[in-house]
Amino acid sequence: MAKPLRIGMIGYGFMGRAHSNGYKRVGDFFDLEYLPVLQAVAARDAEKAQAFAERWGYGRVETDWRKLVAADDIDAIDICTPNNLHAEIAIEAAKHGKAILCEKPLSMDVAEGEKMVAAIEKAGVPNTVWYNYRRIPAVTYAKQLIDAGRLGRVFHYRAEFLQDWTISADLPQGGAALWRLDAAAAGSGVTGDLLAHCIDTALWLNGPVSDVTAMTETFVKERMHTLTGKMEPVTIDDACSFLCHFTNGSLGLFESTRYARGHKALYTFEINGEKMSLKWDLEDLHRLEVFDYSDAGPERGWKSVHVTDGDHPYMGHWWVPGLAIGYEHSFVHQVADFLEAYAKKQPAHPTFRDALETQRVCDAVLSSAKSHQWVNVNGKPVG
Ligand code: NAI
Ligand code: SOE
Repeated sequence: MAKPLRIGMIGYGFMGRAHSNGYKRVGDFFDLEYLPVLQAVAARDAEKAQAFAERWGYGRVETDWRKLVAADDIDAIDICTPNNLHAEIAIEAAKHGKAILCEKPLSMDVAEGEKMVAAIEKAGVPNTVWYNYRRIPAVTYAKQLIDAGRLGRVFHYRAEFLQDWTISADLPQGGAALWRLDAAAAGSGVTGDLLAHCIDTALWLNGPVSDVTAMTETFVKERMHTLTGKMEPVTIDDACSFLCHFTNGSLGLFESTRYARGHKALYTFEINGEKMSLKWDLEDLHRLEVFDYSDAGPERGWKSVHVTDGDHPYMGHWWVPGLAIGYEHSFVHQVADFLEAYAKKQPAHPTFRDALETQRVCDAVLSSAKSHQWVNVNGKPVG
C-alpha cells in the first residue's frame, strides 16, 4: 500500500485545477511508493474554496494560508497563487518543514528568489517548480536526443511564446482574473509569465546563458485598475524580444508577446545542431520535428515524429502506441517525477535553485531592456 503525501494547496484557480487533476490521476497510471492525498485547500473566499474542495475532493478548507502551512496534517504545500505570494508562502512553509511545490516563475525577481532558495536549503525540504513543459513527452524526447549527442555542436536556439488576449485597450488590469497585467502582483509581464517557460526549457536543453540584450514594449500605456477603479499606468512588459549567447557557444533568439493577433499559446522552439535540428510546437505538442543529417542523402528531410510510442518518454504509462495525450498530462508527469524523487530523497528538477537560474535570465533581460546594453547573467547549469 502506498504511503500518503498530504497536500495543502493554496489557490484554486487555473493551476489549482491543473495540479489537482495531476494529483488525482497519478496513482491510476504510475506505480509509486508515495501517493498524494488531497488534504486541504486554502483561499480567502470560504464559500468558493468549499465549492472547489467538494468538486475536487479536498478534505477541508482554510481561509488563511498561514494556518495551512503550519498544520500538522499537511506534508507538502502547493503554491498556486499569483507570483507576489510565492516567496512569503514558500519561506513560511520551509520554516514548518513542509515539502514545497511552487508555481512559476519562482519569484518576483532574483533577490526574492535567492531568499527562497536560502530558506528551503536551510530547512532541507523537498522542492520543485512547475515548469511543466519539460514533461511533455516530445520535449523530454528532445532532451534525450541532445543528451545522447545526436545534435553535435549546437549553433542556434530559437523560441517564441505568442498570445493575443490583451490587445483591447478596454481590458482592465489588476485584481482576481487580471493580476498578470499588474507588475505589483506579477513582477513583470510576458518576461516572467511566458518567456520564463522558454528560458527554463532552453537552460535545460542547451545549458546556461552568459549574456543577453533585450527590448520590451508596453503597447497600452494606461488601463483601468480593478482595485482602484481609476485609470493607472500599465507597469508590465506587453512584449519582449531578446538575443543571448549560451555558454556552449550557440546563439539564442527569443520572442514573446500578448499582441500577436490569432495566436493563443504558440510556444515553439527550434534547435539547430551540426548533425541534427529539432523543432517543437505546443499547439501540436505530441510531435517532434527532426532533421537528421546522417540519413541517407536522397531520403534526407524533416521527419515528424509522433511521440506516442511505448518507448517514448512517459508514453508507456498511457494508452496504446499512436494515441495522443495532452497538456494536462505534463502535470501528471511532474507529480509522478516529484513523488519518485521524494521517495528516493533526491532533488526533484527543476528545483528552486534551477528555477533561480531562469529568474537570473529574466532579470538580466528586463535590465538590458532598460539600459539598452548587453547584460551578463553568470548562470549555472540546471538539472
Ligand atoms: P488564478 O488567478 O487562476 O488563480 C490564483 C488563485 O490564487 C486564486 O484561487 C486566488 O483566489 C488565489 N489567491 C490569491 N491571493 C491569495 C491569498 N492571499 N491567499 C490565498 N489564495 C490566494 O491564477 P493561475 O493562472 O492559477 O496562476 C497561479 C500561478 O500559477 C501563477 O504563479 C502563474 O504564473 C502560474 N501559472 C503557471 C502555469 C504553467 O504553465 N505552469 C499556467 C498558468 C499559471
Ligand atoms: C498566461 O496566459 C499563461 O496561462 C501563463 O501564465 C502560463 O504560465 C502558460 O503556461 C500559459 O499561459
